[in-house]
Amino acid sequence: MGILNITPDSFSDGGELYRSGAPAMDAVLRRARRMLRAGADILDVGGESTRPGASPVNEQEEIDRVVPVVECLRSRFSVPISVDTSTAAVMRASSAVGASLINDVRALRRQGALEAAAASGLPVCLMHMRGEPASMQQQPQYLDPVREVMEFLLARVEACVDAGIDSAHILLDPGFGFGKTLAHNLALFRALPGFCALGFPVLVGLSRKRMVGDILGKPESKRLHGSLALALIAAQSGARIVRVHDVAATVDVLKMFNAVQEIG
Ligand code: 8Y4
Repeated sequence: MGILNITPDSFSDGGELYRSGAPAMDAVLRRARRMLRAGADILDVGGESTRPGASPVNEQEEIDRVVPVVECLRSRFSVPISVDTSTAAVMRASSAVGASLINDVRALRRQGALEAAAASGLPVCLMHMRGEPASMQQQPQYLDPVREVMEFLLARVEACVDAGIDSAHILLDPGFGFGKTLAHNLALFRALPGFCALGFPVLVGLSRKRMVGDILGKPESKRLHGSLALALIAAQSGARIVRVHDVAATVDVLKMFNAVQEIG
């Protein structure tokens, strides 16, 4: 899954896809084309920055960032488009223009999100986040992070099924970096086989995250090799989708993994 951040202040790619209040569509198309040539199977389009400390974006602004991009990519390419949003109106508008997956870091807890996702008929990725981006890294504490994240995700699965979402349309994500210390992230990472054993496809986002920076002592621009190592270990642990900035390098790593595993 290749990341397309349509934000002025994105985590890792510096607002190149959003300029003077609108998506920079030519830059978005160039980036998308490059990711597809490199072997991306899904493109994830997001308009809300969830980097630690970020404040939420207004709903109309998020619609204006995301929906035209989903529509444009949909008309040009046949790859599934994922929409990274927690906002019901964005889910509705994106599904109307052909989105294929709802990727919600808040696991459909926002007002109206469960209903909007259910009405869309689309698959959903439920991610665990403790708190909100503005404050989530202020001393997160857990008695047992693995157990708490798993219980949270299973409770959200139940809420989805109760709202009419087919359990075959649910993916899970432990939410690396979202309200977690390095120790929490590592414990969750080691537990990935257990998350996969819950029976839902697991998606992970590790690309260039602080977890890599904490271990290597390197800034975002120098975290590629660490991110590739984590992508490989995640695949070996059973994760089915890795959300990344660096598609070409990650695809090479996963092709090597698949060859050794005798997967396609
Ligand atoms: C700490 C470090 C906190 C980085 C946030 C970030 C994920 C995601 C993002 C993920 C899924 C980012 C939208 C980019 N991360 N969606 N989205 N899983 N499913 N944030 O891990 O790197 S935001």
